[in-house]
Amino acid sequence: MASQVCKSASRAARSLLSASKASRFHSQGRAVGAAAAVSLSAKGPLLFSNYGRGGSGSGSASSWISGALALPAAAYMFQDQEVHAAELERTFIAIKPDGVQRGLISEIISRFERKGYKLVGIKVVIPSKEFAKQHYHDLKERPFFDGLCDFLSSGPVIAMVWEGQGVITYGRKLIGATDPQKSEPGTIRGDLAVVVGRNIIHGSDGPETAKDEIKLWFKPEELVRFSSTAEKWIYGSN
Ligand code: DAT
Ligand code: MG
Repeated sequence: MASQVCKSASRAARSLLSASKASRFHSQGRAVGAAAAVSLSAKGPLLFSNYGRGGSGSGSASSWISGALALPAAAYMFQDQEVHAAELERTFIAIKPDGVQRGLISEIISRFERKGYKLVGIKVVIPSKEFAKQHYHDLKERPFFDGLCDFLSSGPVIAMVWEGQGVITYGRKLIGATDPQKSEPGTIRGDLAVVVGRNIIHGSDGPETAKDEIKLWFKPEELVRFSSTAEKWIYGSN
């Protein structure tokens, strides 16, 4: 009897799953999942991006849409945004001492900002050599490791955390290839750097590295969570 119930339940789940590929069920399912996850940390009514950790959300649905006529639209945008909240991620980006000394801080920040990514943590740090070694620990066997760590600890670094959909992978695209001789024009290294030893910027290369590097450089309370009014124009689907 129990196994019959299990079998029919799993059949039902399978058919729902395949149906979801071609229907709205999929996005509704994700929206419900996201809403459940988000409401654990939200302190007030949910607006666009009450996700992640630290800080506090702000605003309320009634502050930007009011009146009975607006309700169906509000409900639609609310659900739509929840889908996107579930997909957002964070990466660690650092402007190295050469980028700082060359006055490229605002240029580099503006490329991430104009793309639509959100700055959720930033500070100026002169890392110790020990700290630099920790940051670059996966390169410790490489012949340039010692010089690289000397260089990273030679002056101010702008340490940042950027947030947005696909920011880890796309952040690396904005940065360009490790060797600026091979970076495409239009990328940060392609446009602004010439040699590999002075390639001005660091970016996490994957989800695990991003998590580890954010943890190494920032305390959780140094990262903020806030709703940007631009988000409803950056994220959305039709
Ligand atoms: P990326 O910074 O693109 O993630 P990486 O992690 O392989 O590249 O190397 C870290 C840094 O080490 C890189 O930004 C510059 C330096 N580096 C890499 N290869 C080098 C080389 N062959 N000679 C000198 N420095 C190098
Ligand atoms: Mg790297």
